[in-house]
Amino acid sequence: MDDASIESLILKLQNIHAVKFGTFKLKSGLISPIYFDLRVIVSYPALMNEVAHLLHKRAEEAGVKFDCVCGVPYTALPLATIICSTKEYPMLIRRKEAKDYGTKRLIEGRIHPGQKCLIVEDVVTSGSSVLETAEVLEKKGLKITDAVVLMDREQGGSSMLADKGITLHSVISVSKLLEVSVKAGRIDLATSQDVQRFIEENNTYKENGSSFAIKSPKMLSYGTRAGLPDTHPVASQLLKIMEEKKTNLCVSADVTSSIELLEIAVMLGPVICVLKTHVDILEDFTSDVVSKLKELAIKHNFLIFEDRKFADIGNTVKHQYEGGLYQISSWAHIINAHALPGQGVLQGLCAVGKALGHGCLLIAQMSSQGSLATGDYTQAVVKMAEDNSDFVFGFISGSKIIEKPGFVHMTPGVQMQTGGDGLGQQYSSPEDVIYCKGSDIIIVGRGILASPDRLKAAEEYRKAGWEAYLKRLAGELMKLS
Ligand code: S5P
Repeated sequence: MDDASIESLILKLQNIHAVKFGTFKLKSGLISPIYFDLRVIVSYPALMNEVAHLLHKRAEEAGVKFDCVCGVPYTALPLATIICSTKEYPMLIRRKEAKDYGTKRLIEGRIHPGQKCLIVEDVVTSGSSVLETAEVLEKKGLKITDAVVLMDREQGGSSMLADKGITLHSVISVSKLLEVSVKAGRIDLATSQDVQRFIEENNTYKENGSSFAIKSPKMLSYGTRAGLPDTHPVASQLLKIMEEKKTNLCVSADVTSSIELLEIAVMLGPVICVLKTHVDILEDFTSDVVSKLKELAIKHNFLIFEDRKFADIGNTVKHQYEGGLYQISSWAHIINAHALPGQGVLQGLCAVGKALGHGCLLIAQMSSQGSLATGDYTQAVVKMAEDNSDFVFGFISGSKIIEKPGFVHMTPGVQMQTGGDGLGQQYSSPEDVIYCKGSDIIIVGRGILASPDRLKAAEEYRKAGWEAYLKRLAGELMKLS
């Protein structure tokens, strides 16, 4: 099914108010930011035909074989009718009011036991209406293996039905609906995130006590974490970039020449989510370099992280961050700090950076041999981050050290070949850091910079980091299901 027809259908459904965004009280009492009223489509015959056509096409494309069709009462009844009329399939009608009129049949139409019946539905939330209809049909000897639905709210219905042996094929998913609506300017990103959150928080299948825990914080994608209410704006922006560019690679541009720094940003910009600098090792720093770096960050959609490792009293770090030769706060989206001095270091940094929309990482562990940042110290850093989450959005650490999905973990000391550099640095592989240790971002310096083909090397690290992330997501899904 081509994207253009789905996009056009989504916009038409909004035009007739079959999909509405706002604040709605559902029958269950829940307040929902999205509402579907697909019953209205009966008043739009051309749209009815289009929807029926797409439902049939969806089943056809999925290779579903069936002998007859049954719509879930009531909205899907006319849709099933159109499919059966135009494609000449026998139809079955399920009566909803049979209980009230005890003597009436539950199914109207000629039943041939053993035949396969395709179920048609307008919206699936929990999947219970489809299941109810399937059970009634199955009692009469029909086989139900597939259902087509116009709108899958992605709240657990397809998983529940899959467990009962029914494959759900949807024409539109809520994710697609949001994507198209944002792209068309019908809703803003915040509304889209609200809806996403609502959908995730109201997964009916999990609430019914199933072990299929789609809401576990462990398995949330970068994109989903970007939209959580507790996620700091800088983390949100970063996670979104990662999801969009499919990269969890931060390159550590530890070079001493400004031209080389800019060359790295130009060449590797497209494959990284963060460019990390040590601006004080540049031999020829000028404010022009950071202006150019800022432009490149916009052009290639990455964030700039000045690895300054602030570690002094609040008043001193405030000046170090804002002033001096480098004026770090004017160009770095991200900085980091040691927790060693106590809260004051963050108070000083926050006084400058918060209003500018910047964020800070706390150094909770270090990659260097014999580091003292372990055990209770690391735990104290986690606590300090939680207490200052208006400015701290994550950690420099060797592994994931807190489950809260709003925090981002960035890990240095990464190379394909493990070992050290003879000066205390210790290396782990991207797979080890992301898949085994549960970190989010690999920080790679010499693994890329020392390569004769930096772009090729960066692409290899990006791929390794991303595949390790996908493997972890898939692994956690398997563990939980
Ligand atoms: O614990 C740490 C923290 C940091 S930020 N270990 C580190 O290596 N880093 C930084 O990561 C370090 O300052 C350097 O810029 C980069 C690692 O570079 P590489 O060449 O060893 O990959």
